[in-house]
Amino acid sequence: MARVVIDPVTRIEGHLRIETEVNGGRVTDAWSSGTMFRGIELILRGRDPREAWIWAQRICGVCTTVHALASVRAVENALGIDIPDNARLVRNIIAGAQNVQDHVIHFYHLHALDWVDVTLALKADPAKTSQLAQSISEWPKSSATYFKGVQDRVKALVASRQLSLFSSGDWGHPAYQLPPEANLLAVAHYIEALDMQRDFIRIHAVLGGKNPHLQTYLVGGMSTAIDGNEPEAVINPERITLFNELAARAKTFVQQVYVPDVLAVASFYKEWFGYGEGLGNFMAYGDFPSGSINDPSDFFFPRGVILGRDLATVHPVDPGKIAEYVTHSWYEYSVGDQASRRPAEGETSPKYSGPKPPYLVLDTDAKYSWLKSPRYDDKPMEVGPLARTLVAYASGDAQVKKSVDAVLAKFNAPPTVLFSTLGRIAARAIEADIMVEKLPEWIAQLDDNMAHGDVRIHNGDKWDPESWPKSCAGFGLEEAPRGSLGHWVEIENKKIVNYQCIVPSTWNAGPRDAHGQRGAYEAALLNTPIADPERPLEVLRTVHSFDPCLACAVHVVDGKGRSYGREAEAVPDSEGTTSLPADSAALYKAAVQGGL
Ligand code: NFE
Repeated sequence: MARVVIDPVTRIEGHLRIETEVNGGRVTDAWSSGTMFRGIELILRGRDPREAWIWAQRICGVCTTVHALASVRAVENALGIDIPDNARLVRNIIAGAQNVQDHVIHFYHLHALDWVDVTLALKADPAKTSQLAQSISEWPKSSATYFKGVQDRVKALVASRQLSLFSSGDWGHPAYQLPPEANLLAVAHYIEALDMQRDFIRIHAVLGGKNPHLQTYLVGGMSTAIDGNEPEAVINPERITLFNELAARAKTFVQQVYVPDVLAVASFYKEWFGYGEGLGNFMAYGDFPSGSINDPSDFFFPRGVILGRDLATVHPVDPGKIAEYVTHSWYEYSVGDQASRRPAEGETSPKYSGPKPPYLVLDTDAKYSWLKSPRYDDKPMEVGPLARTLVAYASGDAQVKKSVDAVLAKFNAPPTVLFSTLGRIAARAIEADIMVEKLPEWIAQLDDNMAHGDVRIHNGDKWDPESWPKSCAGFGLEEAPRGSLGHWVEIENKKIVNYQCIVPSTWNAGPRDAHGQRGAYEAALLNTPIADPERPLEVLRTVHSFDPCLACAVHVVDGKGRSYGREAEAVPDSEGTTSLPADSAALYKAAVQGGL
């Protein structure tokens, strides 16, 4: 028996440590540990809820902007604010574009090198690569000359001995199974995807003023001026043309490069439809409203829960059943660490009890992560593209069913193969494929509203805090690229008194709970084959298939173990506005200086 540790896991956002127990060439147990802290919830306390989104979206720069949307939704929910249709459409376009860009980046830049041996690309015959490319897609960059050029670039990189973005790979590992020609094809598309994602995300630069961290949200709508007769407006006919061009180019790339590549790579690794299954429980809050955010029945991505791999039943989502454990997390609860707490009454009281970093071993029987353990109805859940796809599939969504059935037919496989590492990768590609079809519809609706003179983009009815109740609370749910995201806010006397986020990677990467139930990564790693314990590439394949983001997933820590409870009060400055509460500022400084 060997304890195989990967720390840090790279090609992710944030700091993740995976410990596995390997017996007879298989993973027999696994533990997932978030080893980093952040302090956004703390920074938010005492602030004006209308500005929460600006801070909240700094939680992460990978799933950029998703926390801004969850935040404005939470505050709008607390204050009972509806947004104009144009704001709904702009938010859908922004979030949809984020979904596509994130999935493309994940497959090529964060995950492909688990399956693609860059060094083997050097041995490929460019003419045969060209034949392969033309056999799977109409994408025009497919000549032998083109692939020879890519190969020469990689050769020059290797000759320079500075492998740059291709350094520290497990090159030559026996688990790599692609022929040299497929490796060269994937490397070419890796490079092309860098350009594609940069070009496409100009949608954010226009609609959000910049990317990452868009600047145009408002509680009650958006601040993007829309006017068909105004050349200076952010949204005008010229910009609609630009959005359509960007969306069309992304659609071509997704459908002619990304989807065919996923299918081609999967065809060489079919056994990975049998590994990485995980919990068998899936949850999606659903998203992309067609009307009101309060009517999930017409969301483009449906809402639901699937339990125990049963695709015959989609259970409704009751947000009141969401709670978090800290039994194995470096926090304490006033109600005891065996109990769970709902986010509306959430506590963020850090208490580090692990070894002093750097450490070789973690006591995984005790507390071992900065992530909490979210549970739905006391059950661990997988969230993300696979969960969304399964919920849509099981709900009878015609478009998703068609796409999923086409993939299953290609591999002559039943739907149960989706419960796997490759299932996650395929679901992400299916989702991007569906999203690039949908984006032009939202752009057209925006254009149509503008043409009919509807230029409302912000509902200012409750902008004045004097119109707010003395105290209120709300939550905002969303489907971020990595899965179900929720922000919970409590407002008193016009200020935030408590703010909690439960993000996708906390659901997936969280540790065991009080009942010993594993989190999604931990469960998915069981039974993974390991060819070489010194180079556990196969572990990375399954962990990366979730697209981890630990920056999103962690909460606040204090190296001195002090509480960030609600006792810290907001301190108004001389202007009467409230910045970081003094006590919180001191605690945050202590956390940063605490050496953790
Ligand atoms: Ni930082 Fe994120 C997404 C959110 S966490 S990447 O998508 O919310 O998994």
